[in-house]
Amino acid sequence: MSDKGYIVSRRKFLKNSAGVSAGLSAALVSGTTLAQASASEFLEVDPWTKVQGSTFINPPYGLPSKYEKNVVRVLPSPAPTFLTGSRTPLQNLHGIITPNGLFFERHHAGVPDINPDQHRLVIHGMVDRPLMLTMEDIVRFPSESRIYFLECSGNSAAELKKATGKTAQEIHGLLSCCEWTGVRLSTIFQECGVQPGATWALAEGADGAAMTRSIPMSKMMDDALLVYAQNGEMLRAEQGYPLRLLLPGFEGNMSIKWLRRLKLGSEPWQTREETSAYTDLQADGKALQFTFAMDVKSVITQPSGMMKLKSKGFYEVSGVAWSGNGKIKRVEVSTDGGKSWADAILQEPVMDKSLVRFRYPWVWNGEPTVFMSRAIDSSGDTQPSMEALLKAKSPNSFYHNNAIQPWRVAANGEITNGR
Ligand SMILES: Nc1nc2c(c(=O)[nH]1)N[C@H]1C(S)=C(S)[C@@H](COP(=O)(O)O)O[C@H]1N2
Ligand SMILES: [Mo]
Repeated sequence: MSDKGYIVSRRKFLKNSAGVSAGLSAALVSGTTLAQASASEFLEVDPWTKVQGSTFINPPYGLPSKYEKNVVRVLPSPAPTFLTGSRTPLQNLHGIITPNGLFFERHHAGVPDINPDQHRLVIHGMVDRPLMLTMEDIVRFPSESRIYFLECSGNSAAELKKATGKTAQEIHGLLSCCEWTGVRLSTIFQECGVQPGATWALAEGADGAAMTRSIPMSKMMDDALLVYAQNGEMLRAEQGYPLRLLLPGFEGNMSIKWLRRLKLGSEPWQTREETSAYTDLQADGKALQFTFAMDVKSVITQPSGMMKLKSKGFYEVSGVAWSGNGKIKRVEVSTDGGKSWADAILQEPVMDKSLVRFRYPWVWNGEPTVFMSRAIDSSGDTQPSMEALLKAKSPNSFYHNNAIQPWRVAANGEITNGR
């Protein structure tokens, strides 16, 4: 960290936690037993230090430590009959990158088994030269690697009706973020030539659901990626191996996996996925058909639901914030049920349409309270309260819940969903 960065963040820290820093070192030290332990006890040689450890490439594809075996994707319990998807354990992750084995999965007809040698992408419709590309063809194009979040538009949906989820994972885990590598669609479209008047593209998946959506060409020509790799390795089968569309910041369902076809046209196709589903019911009973961008949102992941604060004292509150409309500008944290708010520190670099890690120093006084975060993005949007969100939406609406997530801490330190 540069000197300047240190001064800025330290000043912020002091401002946020007025009067806190003096008590901070005492609180941290009282949590350790090192001061009481004698030097010889501390220096005792452990059994694992006295023997040869396990050998190289064991296993050839590395796995997390066996002590981390509970950090896994889960289905919500009880699994609802609608919109099932395995969820990312947000409360166990650090930074902003979701490891590939923990990336949330959502599919409407299961994960197809596709041999990349047999996979083809066809581009047709209002183009000058229709194309049929193999995976070998696609990886020859100039490529890019970028970090973007992906969120299902049904993420956190059950909470719109009532507070059902217990953990950050259960409630908000249809959210992940990774480094995607692929070819810009604008590069591909240069190759086939876009005819005048082609304002929409139809994207179709090769899975049993043949998931199909209409996408504005403006998005395709802006930052859309034809993706074949995530976090440095080829896509996982459940993320669309060998090829998917990635529309940064848009609802997850539009990032068509196992992509086999793009057709250019002059209007949307009115597919099943844009008439029977993925429309957004409003308070006046009308539905918005196309609500592409995921709105500004944040959630505190540490500490969070089902965790327990063991004693009063210092805690670093931390979480993730994101917006499909640009960059996160600010995240504010309240530890008094929303009466007062203070800025959290944002981990740099803050990237467009990526998760951002925020941190906030908090000294818990041991009394019951509610803590929560509120994000503000570069478009000027502020994350709403649930009350404000429900006022704008119909009671039967389902998608796009970006409301503030309150967590309640009891006198015994137990944390529950504070909605
Ligand atoms: N072909 C196809 N693409 C698809 C889907 C699908 O069922 N089939 N599900 C969509 C939905 S609803 C979401 S939220 C994202 C989830 O992507 P992930 O499984 O990589 O997290 O993929 C989208 N793309
Ligand atoms: Mo989704």
